[in-house]
Amino acid sequence: MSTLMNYTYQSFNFRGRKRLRPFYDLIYSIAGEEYGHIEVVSYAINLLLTGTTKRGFDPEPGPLKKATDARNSRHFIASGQASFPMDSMRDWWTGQNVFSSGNLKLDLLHNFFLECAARANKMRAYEMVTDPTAREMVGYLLVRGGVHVVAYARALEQLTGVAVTKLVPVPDLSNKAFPETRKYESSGLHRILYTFSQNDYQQVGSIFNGPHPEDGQPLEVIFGSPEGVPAPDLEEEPQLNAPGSDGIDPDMFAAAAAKMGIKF
Ligand code: MN3
Repeated sequence: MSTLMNYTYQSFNFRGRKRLRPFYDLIYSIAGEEYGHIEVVSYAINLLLTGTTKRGFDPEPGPLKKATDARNSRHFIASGQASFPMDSMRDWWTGQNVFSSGNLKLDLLHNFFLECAARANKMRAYEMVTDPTAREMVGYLLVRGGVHVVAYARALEQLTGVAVTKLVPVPDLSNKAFPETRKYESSGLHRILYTFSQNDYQQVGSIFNGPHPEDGQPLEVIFGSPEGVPAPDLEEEPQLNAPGSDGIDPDMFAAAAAKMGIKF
């Protein structure tokens, strides 16, 4: 949420776009990717929580009873065991986390710090879980977050002449320490920046270029989006939607859809 909203507002607020166009293109492109990342995190949470409780009928007395001992039991009361913009201690994400100073150098420094800190937190989150869905999601985000670290380091280098990429990786641990990252890195995902538009943000390549600071492979811009995957369509929420209790006959919808030539 922080990276998405920080870069989104910095893009909206960006002044002097004519002179500083490549930097605007860079921040806007990364904001686009961050939208996809909150989607990935949400689906991972929803997948992890699917099946953690059963429907509230006999022989399952108190199917949500365990939630009374959960650190964040409100989450189980107020949601269908799904994602929310809050942290692990139920602190809600708010707009107070947006940094948009109006000074490009300061904003880029902030963004570099934000990506490096997020990388450190992801590594610790990885070490808290063993579930393959959670580890896969963290592994993917480590690789893509690493691209953003490099992108902001390159931007600061261009703007100031300071060799920021010499700091990379921050923290020192390489993505290679995490087995889930290897397939993404071997397909080049650690050195590709996407613009999420074929026609806009054309100047981003004047910043995102040269060798990757860790393995020396060339940094590359793709004008467009990475290939997506179908979003999981999960079962209805257990406690509030017992099948049939709402009187909806799923076969009726299927028959009506078939008449209209709609296939599911
Ligand atoms: Mn990022």
